[in-house]
Amino acid sequence: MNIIDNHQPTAKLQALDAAHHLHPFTDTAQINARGTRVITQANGVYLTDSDGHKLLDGMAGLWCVNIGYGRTELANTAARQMSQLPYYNTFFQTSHPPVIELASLLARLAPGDLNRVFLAGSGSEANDTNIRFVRHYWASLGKPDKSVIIARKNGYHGSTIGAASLGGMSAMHAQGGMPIPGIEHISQPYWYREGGDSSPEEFGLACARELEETIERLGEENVAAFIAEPVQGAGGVIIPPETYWPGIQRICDAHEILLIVDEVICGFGRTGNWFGCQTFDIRPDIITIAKGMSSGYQPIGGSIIREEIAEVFADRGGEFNHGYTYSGHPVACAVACENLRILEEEDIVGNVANVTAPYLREKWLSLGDHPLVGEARIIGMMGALELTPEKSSRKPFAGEEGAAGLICREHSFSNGLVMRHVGDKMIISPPLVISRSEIDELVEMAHKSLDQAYADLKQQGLMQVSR
Ligand code: PXG
Repeated sequence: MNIIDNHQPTAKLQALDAAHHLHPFTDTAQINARGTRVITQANGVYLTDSDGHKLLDGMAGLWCVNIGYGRTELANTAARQMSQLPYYNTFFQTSHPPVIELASLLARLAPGDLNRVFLAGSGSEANDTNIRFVRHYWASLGKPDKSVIIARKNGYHGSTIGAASLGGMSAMHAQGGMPIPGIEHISQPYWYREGGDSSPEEFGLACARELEETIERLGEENVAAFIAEPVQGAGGVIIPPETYWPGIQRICDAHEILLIVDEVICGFGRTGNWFGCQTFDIRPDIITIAKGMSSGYQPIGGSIIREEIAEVFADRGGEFNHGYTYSGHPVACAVACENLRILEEEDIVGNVANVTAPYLREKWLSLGDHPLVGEARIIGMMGALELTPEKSSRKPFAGEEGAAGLICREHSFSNGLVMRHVGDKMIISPPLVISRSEIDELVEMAHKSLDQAYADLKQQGLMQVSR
């Protein structure tokens, strides 16, 4: 019998998983004690586990299955490409049709003159490429000291040492000697938790100004780039105040530094436009892409670079001593092309912008009336709920951070909805193809989970405000 056909009983699969498989971002002892949930198939917005339970996937996998599960066109494309040319590299003066087609398609879809593509196997690898690229770019212009990259606290850019150093996740930095030298972290525009008495607009401007102050403190001659997500995803769907991105753009325009916009989550429709930088009117020099580029059907990532910068790099940089075995993998590229074709032909992004995101928005924001919710926020197809012990203030719970979020998440899974928690924030990021009736179902299950979590928290005496 073949395990991947799931002919084994759940308990057997769980025992083998516990014995041999180390999970990412997981407390191994804890997960092995509890047993994993084994997902065996998926279709549309629904997952099925090995016991036959159906779950609405409110997270699109890990923010990536933008076109939903079960698109046989992608499976057929992969099979065809595997038969024709399963692998070849793009290193030694060689190329192949899928990578050529994907690069030109991305250049057409990406805004402005973001026209040159460097491919990788994931978002983390792409951000490592970005570190190497921007540093070598300035060095080749005779400015090797321009090497510091400014990033943000609680930003997420991946899990390789380079990408995790760009990220501002303190729990990640605490393991394995990060960040690497030459990365500076500034405040995140997280008004709900960190805005104090200032208005969101004032706070957004103050956070942007911190970029300018940091450039001045370090000396512009030492700064290579600033990197940020349009909306922080893994940090908890942190939608910046309206003043933030115009402030950042002005500062980047006024200084000779490169702007890297990490579109790994926001790209390919998530915010209601093809790219988050269009939603916020940002003009990046480089964007990082992954996830929705293939809707997660194949692992692939990359960087799209402005024409002018890529030209200088080509003229002055000589050989770029960097690349991955799977840069431009033919099967991943072919599947990404097919995914992008479907996104375009079915106008999935337009449907999000005009139909389903406004519908979800109205319903999601209504959860803000729940006694356990301090703020409901949403943009496009990514939303968050701030759980609160006291609706009138923005103060956190007195108990351990994340305890309330975990209780709510457990109820949500039991109710048949994959809704994540990041600390005491509940977050969703469903497939872009979610329908109105599926949105009704999602919001109903979220509401029920909030009711159940609220009852538990009251009963356990956890509705206490941190003073
Ligand atoms: N940039 C951003 C903005 C991301 O969200 C990466 C880069 C790295 O991509 P790869 O493909 O290397 O994983 C990401 C990934 C979570 C979670 O718990 C989020 C991500 C990955 C894993 C977990 O929200 N984002």
